[in-house]
Amino acid sequence: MMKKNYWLYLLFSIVGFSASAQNEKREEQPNKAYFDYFEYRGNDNSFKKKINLANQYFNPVVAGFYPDPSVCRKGEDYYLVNSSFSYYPGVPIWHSKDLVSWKQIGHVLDRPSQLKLNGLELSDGIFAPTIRYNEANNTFYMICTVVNGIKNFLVKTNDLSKGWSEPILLPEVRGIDPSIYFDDNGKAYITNGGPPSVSKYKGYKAIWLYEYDTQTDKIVGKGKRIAEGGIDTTKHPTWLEGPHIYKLKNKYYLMCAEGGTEEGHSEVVFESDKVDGAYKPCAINPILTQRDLVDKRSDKFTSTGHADLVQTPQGEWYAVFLATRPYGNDLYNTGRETCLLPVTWKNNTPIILDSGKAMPLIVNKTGLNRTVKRPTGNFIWRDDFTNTTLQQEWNMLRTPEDNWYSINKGKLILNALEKSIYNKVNPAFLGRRQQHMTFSTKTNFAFTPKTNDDLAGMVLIQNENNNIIVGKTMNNGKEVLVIVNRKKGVNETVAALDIPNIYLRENVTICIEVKEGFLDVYYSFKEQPRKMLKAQIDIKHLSSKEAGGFVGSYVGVYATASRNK
Ligand code: 6LW
Repeated sequence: MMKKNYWLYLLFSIVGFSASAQNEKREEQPNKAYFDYFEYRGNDNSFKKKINLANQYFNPVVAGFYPDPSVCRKGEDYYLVNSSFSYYPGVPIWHSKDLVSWKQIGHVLDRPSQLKLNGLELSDGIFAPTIRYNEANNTFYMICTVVNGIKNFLVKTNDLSKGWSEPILLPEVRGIDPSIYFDDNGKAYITNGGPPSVSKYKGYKAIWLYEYDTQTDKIVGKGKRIAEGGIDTTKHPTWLEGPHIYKLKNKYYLMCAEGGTEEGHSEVVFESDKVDGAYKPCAINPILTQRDLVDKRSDKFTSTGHADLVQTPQGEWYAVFLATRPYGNDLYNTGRETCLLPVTWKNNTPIILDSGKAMPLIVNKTGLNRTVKRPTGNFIWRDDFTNTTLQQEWNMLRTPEDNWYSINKGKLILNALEKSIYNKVNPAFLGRRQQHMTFSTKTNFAFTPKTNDDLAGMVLIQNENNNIIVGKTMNNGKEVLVIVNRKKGVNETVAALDIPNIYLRENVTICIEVKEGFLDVYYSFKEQPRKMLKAQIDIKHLSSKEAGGFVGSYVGVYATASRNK
């Protein structure tokens, strides 16, 4: 009897114990995914080269998809912004004391009321911001375009720590890439890329100038075309865009990009005695391009252009601009990145890089003040979700509509919404930029799918039609790990693994390793050693060239109740 009771007691305690363990798990609701951590490791060969941190730096200075850089200075402080297209929050803003070490201080557009992106393609939205500081009224301005949205607008602030104003719309300004220039006589001008006088050929564009009243925040009078076509119109130049105006020794300089943002990209410059023209090409042009160089070169950069200039308090000039680091035939999944070079004036022309010179990976600059390790070089970035707010590297697709994520007790919790990354919506996805050609990411999560439409896991995304999901879902009543590769809008399940019964309800660890155009995927349950799920998946369709558009790839976490639509 004693014996029987003992066994019964033991049985009940085991059942009771596992029931309470299950109950603990039951806190985890089936329509939510619980992520313990997310780790990103960048490991590019080029960044393994030894540099002297006190007086050398790597290009790009901000790695990964941070295109169309614009820079300004207030006293000893520099500020930099980038395009963000349909990622939210919009327009990352950075601070530096030396133009090399950039620390992100937030986003300019960080309230839903400032940035409406839903319904837009990922490569619509925020194009080419310009940031300027106007000493006359102690105000910062950020001006840009929401393509297929509110179009051209600006926001302003006189205290960066307090955030930026609501958008001030500029309906008179047609086209893209607005910039604002504050003259020393108190007048302000907006210049941008817009329609030409006649449409001569594809990519034939003009640069416009508008006077802007900083008291009323309104355009004054009518706009005027101040440049058209490009530097040498006999050569049919294309995509004259990204204009900025500077003044030196009573001369106005109009600097623009020419040739389109891909391999043909360049930067050119015009000069004029008056702000509204006539502008004529400076003595030397282009002032930056890689398009004429031999194809084979080490640590190759292409597509250099879309520059902005800044003068140091000591009077030296520097340029920030975008460039890409291709593998293979001009393929890059990392997007267009922010680079920095010193500017030399020759024949009254600001030269960013002498003609025929290859863009340098390593550049000398004295007096560097390395306060931040990222956002370039090889680094490890990890979020253990110990803060209740998201780290600023995390972005979402478009403007948040519901409260679908939370951070609680060291876990990031995503609600599996009936929204997928395949549509122009705001799905339960949080991602960070792929900043290296060679990198790995790892996450560990709990998720209990109920139907074939439920999924949670990791995503590598270039856009709505080109992405890869590694996740836990359901197939014919069984929990499975799948890899779904979406290429040009067509899904292919490239791996499916039935989860062994003993690991149902256990956390799963997913690790992806990317080297240029190929991806390896690993998984493990509990503390078991990792196993390969699929090797050498071709991911060249996550490059800008294959996918089209202006963004770079992101990697992140995702939950959905609508994975097939
Ligand atoms: C941007 C244009 C460009 O508006 O690409 O490289 C466009 N330059 O100036 C999108 O980033």
